[in-house]
Amino acid sequence: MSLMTENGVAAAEPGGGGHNFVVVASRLPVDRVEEPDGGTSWRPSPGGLVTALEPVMREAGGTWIGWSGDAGPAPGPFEAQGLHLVGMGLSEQEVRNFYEGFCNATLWPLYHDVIASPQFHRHWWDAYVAVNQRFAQAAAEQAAQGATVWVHDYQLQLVPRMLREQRADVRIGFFNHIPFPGYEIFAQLPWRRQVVEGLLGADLLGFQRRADATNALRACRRAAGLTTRGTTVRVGGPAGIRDVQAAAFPISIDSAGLSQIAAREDVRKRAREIREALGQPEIVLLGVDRLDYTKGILHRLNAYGELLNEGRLGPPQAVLVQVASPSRERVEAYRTLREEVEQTVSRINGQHAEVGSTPVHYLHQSYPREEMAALYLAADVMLVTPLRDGMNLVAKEYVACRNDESGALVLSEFTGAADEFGGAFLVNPHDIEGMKDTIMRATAVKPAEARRRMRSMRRRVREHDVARWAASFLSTLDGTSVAAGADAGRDASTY
Ligand code: GDG
Repeated sequence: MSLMTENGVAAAEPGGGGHNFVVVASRLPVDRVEEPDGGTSWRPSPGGLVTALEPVMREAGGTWIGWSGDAGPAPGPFEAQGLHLVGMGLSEQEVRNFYEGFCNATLWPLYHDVIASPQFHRHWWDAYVAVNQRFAQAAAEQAAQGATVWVHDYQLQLVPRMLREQRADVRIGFFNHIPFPGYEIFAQLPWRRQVVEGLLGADLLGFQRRADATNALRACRRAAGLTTRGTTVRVGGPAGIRDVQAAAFPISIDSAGLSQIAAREDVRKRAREIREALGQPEIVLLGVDRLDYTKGILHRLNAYGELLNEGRLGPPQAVLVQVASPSRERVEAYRTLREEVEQTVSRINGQHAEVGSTPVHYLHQSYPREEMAALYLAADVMLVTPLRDGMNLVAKEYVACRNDESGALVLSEFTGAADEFGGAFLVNPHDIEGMKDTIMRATAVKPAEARRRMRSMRRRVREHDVARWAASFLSTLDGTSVAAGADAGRDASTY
């Protein structure tokens, strides 16, 4: 029988590697920093996941297994920021074949509805199997008897089964941060059966949206010939029959923490400075994305460009700020995208800029969290227009920062966030005319309506924060509260 701590983690019997809670994610929650004296230190890489899991990690004596992001030997176990971390190593070849190859050029495009063409290479798959095996081995070594192991995302889909084969005593949860595609698309994967069987080593499979969980259940039936009943898959094996649950747990952010940052006087001052530097336009439009083809940056720029051509929007009345943070720069499709985005920005600015007045401010850089909050505060209209996105945290961050309940969110229907934000101006980013009209509606929204919309979104993001997400997943995994998982999967309208 497992004991529950406050955060819903089963307190395990001592044994094994000694950790009652093990997070397995492709990346560590810290970045390596080279010191001037030639030494290495670790700086926290800010992210919602670590914020959510840190209290659980501390309380349960947890450990986090992940890759540092650099090619080379494994840093091994170490302590940083008060957390026990196990750094995994990837060779240059594994970075190419596993990370850039199978993860980012096979699974990423496949799981995002083949927006780019997935490439299938057997040697990439071999690297995926080998790296997953190493992560599973590390988890098996770190986990105490009866521990809870939480595996994250599409890079590690084989880990649940590989781990269960070594450690039948541990409880295994898996959360997929990106969409799970419809079967017609998933079926293209030459290793579809192995992936499904890998996932089914878990006790609980979590997804962003109900549609993702439904797609995964269908893949279990079609690719592995298994029977499903409601949200349960029945799996037979040498150790007997097990039931695996698949449900939606929409991820969120540290809403209170971000709202506090946005309330700080220095951040508010910075937001005013940004607006001044932009020439005090009436309307600041903002896009913030990793430079990724799933995010619909080109569609957004094209819509804005047409609004400028038609004289409906543009400086000095309105300007667009587009932050496109560098991402996966060694992967071909990302290099091509960068060129296309930069050409489009140049074309728009070339046509419409005047001395001292620029319609698109394009920033291919990464910023500290405070600067991001200031940008969110400076923006009257936030444009979040992905072609496909598991959740989209940027939409939630914008809402969390708008403490005065002003501002408008233009949001793609194809994001997980769209399921939760009834107050957003929803768009189909493929429909350029529709997107142009919706952007115009958002820029012209009356303050009272804007407040009503923002208030409902703020309530949602405040009540459903990342801590609640983690607690809901972990308590469902512990089997004590199946209702929490079902609750997390309900439509926003039912709250
Ligand atoms: C995956 C799924 C799902 C971006 N630029 C900077 C910066 N960011 C931060 C944002 C936000 C995060 O990165 C991006 O999160 P998203 O959710 O928008 O997108 P993905 O990176 O694709 O994340 C996604 C997510 O996993 C969680 O499950 O929502 O669907 O694709 O937090 O603020 N942060 C800072 N400087 C930047 O320049 N500090």
